[in-house]
Amino acid sequence: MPKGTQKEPWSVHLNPNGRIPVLVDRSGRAAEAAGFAGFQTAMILLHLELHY
Ligand SMILES: N[C@@H](CCC(=O)N[C@@H](CS)C(=O)NCC(=O)O)C(=O)O
Repeated sequence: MPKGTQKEPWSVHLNPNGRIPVLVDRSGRAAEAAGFAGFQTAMILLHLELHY
């Protein structure tokens, strides 16, 4: 975080807020065929609860 990695384009692509945390789930458990990416702590916790 001190290096600003969360502001790099690849990271902002995953989370437009440019913050952490961000979750990428390529397990296939989520409905999205290509995988699931999401941000906001509450959303990540909900995703983990629903799929794991
Ligand atoms: N509402 C967001 C808050 C995310 C947040 O504030 N992340 C902080 C670290 S705890 C962060 O990325 N700070 C660095 C920055 O803003 O560049 C969530 O629930 O995930």
